[in-house]
Amino acid sequence: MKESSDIQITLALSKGRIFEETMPLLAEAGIQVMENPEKSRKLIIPTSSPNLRLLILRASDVPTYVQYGAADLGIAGKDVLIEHSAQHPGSLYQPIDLNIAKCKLSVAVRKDFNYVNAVKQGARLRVATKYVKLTREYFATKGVYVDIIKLYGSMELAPLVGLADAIVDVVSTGDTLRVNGLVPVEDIMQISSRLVVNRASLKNRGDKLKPLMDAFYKASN
Ligand code: PRT
Ligand code: MG
Repeated sequence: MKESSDIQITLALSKGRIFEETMPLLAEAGIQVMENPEKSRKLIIPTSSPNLRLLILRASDVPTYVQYGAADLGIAGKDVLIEHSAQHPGSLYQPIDLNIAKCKLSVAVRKDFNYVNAVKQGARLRVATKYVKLTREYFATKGVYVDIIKLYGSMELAPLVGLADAIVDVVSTGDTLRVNGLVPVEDIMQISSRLVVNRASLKNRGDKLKPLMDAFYKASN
């Protein structure tokens, strides 16, 4: 019988776009995933490699599992990693940009809100976002005073019901903004997902992790 200690590497990632875009990278390394997390309710998924298993987590929990060593490796968006590092600076090694799950972090407002004018007049803006650190830094650099309202999802709703003047959110096609009568007014940064590594794992078991890290690097560059 296989002991759990046979499992040498644990990779944490979220289902949805990151899972879907990671599968081809694993395939290039000759690794197939044995179950579809969209269908199965399993949170630990074996792969065709007896040395690698996947943990299926909420996107924003991936850095935490890797930081504490519950996973050796993880895949998370730059947005999520920057917010995590606000609480836990330097806690993760982030060696590889995988160039997947690409999007932009943008400021958006209601179509009928004159953002340029509000900024020019030095109005104090109410900004709803789940990206508190990124938002605070962005507006501080611009010299714009903001009150940040922390939300956990559906940011697009906030300007429609008077909760906020603007939102800061990730945008890919822009459809969600459009159907809610919002327009992007500034791009803050380009976002993609990175491979992150537990520092102790890398130090103590780097020889085990290296082949997979190399394969990710090759597949994504
Ligand atoms: O959904 P959940 O609350 O569990 O967490 P999450 O939204 O952080 O996870 P997930 O799986 O949706 O996103 C994981 C990562 O994918 C994010 O951290 C980003 O780095 C990246 N990514 C790329 C995106 C998008 N594109 C994206 N479009 N994350 C979220 N979205 C949202 C966007 O905010 C909008 O509400 O998807 C919606 C549709 O976008 P449009 O512009 O195509 O309409
Ligand atoms: Mg989501």
